[in-house]
Order: sequence, then C-alpha cells, then structure tokens
Amino acid sequence: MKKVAILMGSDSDLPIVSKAMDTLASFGVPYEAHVYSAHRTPAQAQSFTASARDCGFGVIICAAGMAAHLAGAAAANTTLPVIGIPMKSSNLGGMEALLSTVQMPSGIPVATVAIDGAVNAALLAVEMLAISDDLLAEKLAAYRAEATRKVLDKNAAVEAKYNI
Ligand code: RP5
Repeated sequence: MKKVAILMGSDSDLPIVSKAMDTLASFGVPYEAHVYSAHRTPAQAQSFTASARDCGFGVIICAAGMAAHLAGAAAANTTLPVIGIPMKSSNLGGMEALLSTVQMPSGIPVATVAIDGAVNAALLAVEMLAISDDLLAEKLAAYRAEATRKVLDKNAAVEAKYNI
C-alpha cells in the first residue's frame, strides 16, 4: 500500500495533526510525519515533496497556520494529490491559513479541508488510496456505517427523553 506523508509547519501543530495520524492508524494506513516549513526549512520541504512519489507515498497531507504556504509549495513540487489543513491561530482564527491554502492558482491543486480538519484530511487520503484498494474501501464503508449508527443512537436517546 502507498504511504501517506504528513507534513506540518511546526510541532505546535501536533495536537491537531495527531488526529490525522490516529485516523490513518485506525485504517491500517502507513504514514510518516515530519515538521517541514515552507518558510523556515524550505530546502527540506522541497526535497521531501519532490522525491515523495519515488519514496512510495501516494498522498501528502500538509498542515500549516498563519501565512500557510506549505500545502501550495508541496503541490508545486509533486503531482501526488496534496491535502491542506489550515491551522487555527490565536490572532485571525485560521481564516488567514484557510485563504492561503485554498486559493491556489489553476494548474496546482490543493484539496483544502476545514480549519483544523485533520480527521477529514486523513479520511480523504484514505478515500484516495481506496480507489485502488478494495479492502480499504470496505473499511471506509464500515466506518461510515458505524458513524451512522452512533448518530441514530443519539437520536433515539433524544427522542425518548423529549418526545411525549
Ligand atoms: C506555521 O506557523 C505553523 O504551521 C504553525 O501553525 C504556525 C506557528 O508556528 P510556531 O510559531 O508555533 O512554530 O508555520
């Protein structure tokens, strides 16, 4: 199976990014995580993303906050699919990272998830790998069914308590 690369601009992103790691692990999807910054360590970020396909990766997830250029810079160096996670900040709330990540020019796509949307970034990566992996597709279907069951259980509890 192809690996997922998880890049984050800072180790301060880890509390959110670890949710992507946990989600990938729950599907048995191999991943590597690295702290590479488009601004602070541009050479390392460039080198990693340019060689990612040859190194066995199938998808790259990039989490970055503030003037978030990591996902766009990664996408510029590879034709692997890149998923961007805009990180919430204390000053502008992540809107700056959202706009920096989502507003890519034509030709260099980044699939941008919600601010701090690490779980969905991982699920999207799993869905991409599941295009050519039937077992992974079955795991995704089971995950959805379980999520549906949990909501229906909550609905049943609310209906039982409040509907007279
Ligand atoms: C971004 O700047 C990082 O992705 C992080 O979200 C933000 C702040 O980084 P630190 O100053 O906490 O290292 O590059």
